[in-house]
Amino acid sequence: MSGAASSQTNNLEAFWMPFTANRQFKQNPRMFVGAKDMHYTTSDGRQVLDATAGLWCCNAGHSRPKVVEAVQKQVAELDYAPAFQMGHPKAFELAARLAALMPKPLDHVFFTNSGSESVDTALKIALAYQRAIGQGTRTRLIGRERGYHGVGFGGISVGGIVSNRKTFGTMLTGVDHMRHTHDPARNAFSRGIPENGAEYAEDLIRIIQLHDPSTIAAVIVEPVAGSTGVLIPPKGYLERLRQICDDNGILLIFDEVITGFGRLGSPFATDFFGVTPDLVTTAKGITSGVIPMGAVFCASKIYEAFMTGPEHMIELFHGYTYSAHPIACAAALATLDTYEEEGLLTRASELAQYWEDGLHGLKDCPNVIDIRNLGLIGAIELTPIDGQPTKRAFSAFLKAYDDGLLIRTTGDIIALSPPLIISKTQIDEIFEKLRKVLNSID
Ligand code: PXG
Repeated sequence: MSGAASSQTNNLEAFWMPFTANRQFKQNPRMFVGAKDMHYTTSDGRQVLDATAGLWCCNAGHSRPKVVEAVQKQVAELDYAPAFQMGHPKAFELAARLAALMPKPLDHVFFTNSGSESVDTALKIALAYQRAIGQGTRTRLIGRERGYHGVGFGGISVGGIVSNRKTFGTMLTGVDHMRHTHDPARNAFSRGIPENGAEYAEDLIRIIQLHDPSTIAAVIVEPVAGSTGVLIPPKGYLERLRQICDDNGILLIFDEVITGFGRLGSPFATDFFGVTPDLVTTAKGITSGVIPMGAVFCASKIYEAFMTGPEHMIELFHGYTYSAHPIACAAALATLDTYEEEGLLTRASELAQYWEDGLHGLKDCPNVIDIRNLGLIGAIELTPIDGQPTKRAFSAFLKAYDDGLLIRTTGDIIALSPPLIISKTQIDEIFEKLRKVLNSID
């Protein structure tokens, strides 16, 4: 069935699609009807190689047997349990297993249903923690230009993507932003971690001097910024941020919604960079994208600071109806089993060099002005068409889809983040297809 025919039989109008060019899509729909391992199946029966793990989430690949079975079993056994003042065993088992994966002292886990909720949760815990330890004047939150922290009001406030902010009013007050670290003049075509730019961390000092440390609760950054086009932190940058936060009584939050669960070749970016924040936000890969779920990891000192006062009292006035949903917990436990059995949380480290070599092989393609990579993440930045920003990369996306390859684009940047089960042959296939795409678009 052609796209046009299916759009006539199924009315596509009612669904207001998220972060989508609705009118373009509805004229030429691109529909997935199945998925297995590294591939999607389209409504017209084609196989599409998934170079984006869905939306950076299907780290174990698609429709993996253990996860499918666990979800099927759980829905028949315990479909839902109240999340407040009641529990179910898998929630505790999952929290303990997750805590064991994280470096100490990040040993407590608060469950959410998405990355955006994880970010809101972490920001709220940071504010409440400062108040709990007698630092109630610390109410400011610091983010970074070009940061993406989801779409809640907290996340867009600390986030630094102009289009995600400009139409939504004044958002949270008391927020400031550090400079981003992207420096193509010095770092273009860096392989892995760029050499130049540790000094961008000193921008936090400027902000601290402007507002005074006694007003700042927390700093939130993505260790590797994903959505805004894969910005890899310069050598020494994250270490310096940690130092400045420590020196000034400020909590450091890593948003690991993308980097968590093996993307860089270690379970979390905090392991990869050897920098331990006070809070870590996660989602996506926690269930390999199968069921919505997020988790915020908290340092023990933070959890302990709330465990005071009368024991019958609620310590943190925060939570969601679906926090630690039984089906999400079952999916997450089976996902962790799959990651462990197949060594997926470290597999990207074995493939990283091969990935990097293949990706940088596209340097000579038309309009390529930068290539960046880390673990199993890659980005290819294109020169925008004069007066038509984003159009060139969007054409690449459409052409790649027609050629059986799913990529993501943001601005004029192509972002790649395949499932961690990818083979070397499939890595070759991605770059061969991309070469053809880049050579054939305007
Ligand atoms: N933090 C980070 C760092 C993210 O990347 C979120 C929070 C929000 O997660 P939820 O689950 O609320 O969407 C994200 C989400 C892309 C893309 O292609 C990235 C995300 C989502 C959709 C697309 O860059 N990141």
